[in-house]
Amino acid sequence: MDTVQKKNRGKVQDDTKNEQLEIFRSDHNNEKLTTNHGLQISNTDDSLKAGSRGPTLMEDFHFREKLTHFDHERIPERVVHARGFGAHGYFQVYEPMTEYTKAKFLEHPSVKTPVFVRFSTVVGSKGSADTVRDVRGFATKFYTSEGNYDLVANNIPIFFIQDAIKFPDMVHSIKPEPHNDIPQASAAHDNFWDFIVNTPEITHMILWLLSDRAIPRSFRMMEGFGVNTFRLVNAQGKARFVKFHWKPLLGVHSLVWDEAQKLAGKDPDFHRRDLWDAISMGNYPEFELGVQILEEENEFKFNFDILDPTKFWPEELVPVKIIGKMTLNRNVDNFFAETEQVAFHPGHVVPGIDFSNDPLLQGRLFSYLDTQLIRLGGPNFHEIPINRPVAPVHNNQRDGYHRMTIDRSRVNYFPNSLQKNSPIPDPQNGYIHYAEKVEGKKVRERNPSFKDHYSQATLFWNSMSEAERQHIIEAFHFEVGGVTNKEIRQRVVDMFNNVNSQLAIEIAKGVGGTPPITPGGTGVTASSPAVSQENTIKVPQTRKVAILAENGFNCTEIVKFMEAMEDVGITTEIISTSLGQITSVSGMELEVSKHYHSAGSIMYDAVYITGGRQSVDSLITNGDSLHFVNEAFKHAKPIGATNEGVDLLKASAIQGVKIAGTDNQGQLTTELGVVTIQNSTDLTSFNQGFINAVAQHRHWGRQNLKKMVPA
Ligand code: HDE
Repeated sequence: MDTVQKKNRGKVQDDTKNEQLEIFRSDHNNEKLTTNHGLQISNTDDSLKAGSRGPTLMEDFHFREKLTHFDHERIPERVVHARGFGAHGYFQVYEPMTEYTKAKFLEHPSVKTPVFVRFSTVVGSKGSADTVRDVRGFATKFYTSEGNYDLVANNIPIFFIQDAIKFPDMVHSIKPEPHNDIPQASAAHDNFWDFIVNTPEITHMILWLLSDRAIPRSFRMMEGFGVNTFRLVNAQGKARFVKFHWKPLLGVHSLVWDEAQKLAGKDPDFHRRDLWDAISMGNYPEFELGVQILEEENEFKFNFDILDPTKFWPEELVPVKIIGKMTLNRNVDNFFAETEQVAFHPGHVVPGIDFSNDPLLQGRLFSYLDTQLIRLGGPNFHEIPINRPVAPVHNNQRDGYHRMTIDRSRVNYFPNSLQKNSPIPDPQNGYIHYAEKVEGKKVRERNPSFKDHYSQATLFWNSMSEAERQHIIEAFHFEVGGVTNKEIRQRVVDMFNNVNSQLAIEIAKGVGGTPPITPGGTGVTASSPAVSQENTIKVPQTRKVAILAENGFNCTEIVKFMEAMEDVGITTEIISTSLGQITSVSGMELEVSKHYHSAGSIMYDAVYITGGRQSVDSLITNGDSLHFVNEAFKHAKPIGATNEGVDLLKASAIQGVKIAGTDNQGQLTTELGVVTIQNSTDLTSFNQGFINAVAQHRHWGRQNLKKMVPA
């Protein structure tokens, strides 16, 4: 097939999914109201009664249909990953991957494969908050020409347990406690920590769960990991082990815990809104697909078992090869029809992608299909538009609840002669499982190579920056602080002494425990810089800045600032005391985006205070604006102020950083993400300095300041 043909094929594929969905879309625009059977309705506000004050009549078919449908509108939420948010997009490889896999969608850059992605939290129910401390799901459905391929990933590269048979226990322990259904969407309770201290294999994952990874800034700023070890198989039948990675082009960034908790109240939809808005504005999230490829002969080369899902393959040992890019460019039309009804399954593979004997993966291959049967009400969920492959479906499976296809053939069995054996298996192009040689005794056992639960936990701890370590310790204090049983709290201290003595001592300080008497640790001194978020991509694009201004602001400053931000893809919103317009010294009017009742610093990446005497004098006397900058400072966010705007910072509780003043008039002053300038009309250097500070995401050096502001 030449390139032009391939290009066309890619395009056809992309359009096919959209066209397929088009068939099922209904706008209900400019239409008459009907029953589900097409009968036009004359009145839908009054039920049919015997007399206008009399009882409702059984024969009111419209009333009955409307109420019955409503009564049956809910389906069971997912047993885990109930709260999620999805988007459409496409994927293309950068170069042919034929050396490693025969998967057609990885064959050539001209193949553009439509995708649907659903991001999720794990523990909370469907109505819980987005910013809770939790693992995030990152599931992608590729609608390939060879059938759907699902990469059902998380934003943490390892898992809690090694064997799927422990999954129900693990999930029961972290979910709300069964007697009182408390707490919701939180790991800070006795049952979970009781399970933890009795499950040494969970140690490594708990460090990740208590790290910044579990409170992402945005779905757009998370990595994705296939977690389990899979295989890539090429056309010659050669197989290699593989781990899948998604790498966001905006880098990996997180909230701080205080901010995450406040957002759960002020904007529980923070992550879904962020994704929806970004796509609506054309800021399409992009993720590169990476693979860690391991030759089969290197299977036993490491000091961990490559089939153990509580271990990651350090990128420094097995580099991540970036092979393509996914772009999310379309929001859903209907949340229920698409995001809720989409059904992922790690067993949805295509030729060229195969499994390993990872015992967690093996169990997953059972669970996902099983769960869809109850959640989506029967065996025909593959016919729901969002789940339909673009590849044709032909088999002898028939009937069942909600069957949509009208199978016209009288033949529903194989082999047959009435239809010349159609549909017929294809031994050449059909899926062939990798012919791995396996032998062994039937045993309920864990291989000894799965028994080291602490070395990689130490490696992870060693890899964290000072700020990241501090966040983990504080997370222990919060989470274990929520445990009422003293013995469990002490056992947490002792458990993490196996990883690192200093960590255990720090945990003990915050949970009323006794520091370990015997020094712990594993002796591992190595680190993996790739897992620290300190080393991630840092760019200003798509960040959101709050501008604090009131009547009497300086219009040149604000306009120049907004232009400079827009030029690099930063969005700005004006926050003021009330909605409507504010007027500058020179009479220019600006529309206020939000007032202090609807906005908080926690909803922004950075804050800017523009000059103008009257504006700043009002800000200084307003508790809300002072709180806004104090809180942003506490959360280590960039703060900028120009000319009179600097006075608001001086009036705030910010301490310990240098701010423009009498001794440095006209000069740009930047310290720990606080960017200020006074007595200057040339704001180019200020704007650039502020953009640089925004790109840094947070300025953790402030954590070392002795006096942190209250907020
Ligand atoms: Fe899942 N998981 N899981 N999981 N998982 C589900 O399937 C399960 C695991 C992941 O947005 C369920 O349709 C078992 C690892 C995501 O719809 C269920 C085990 C990883 C999603 C299920 C695991 C994941 C799920 C619940 C191991 C990262 C949401 C609803 C023992 C690689 C997909 C559903 C979506 C969902 C079972 C472990 C990721 C019950 C048995 C490891 C992203 O089938």
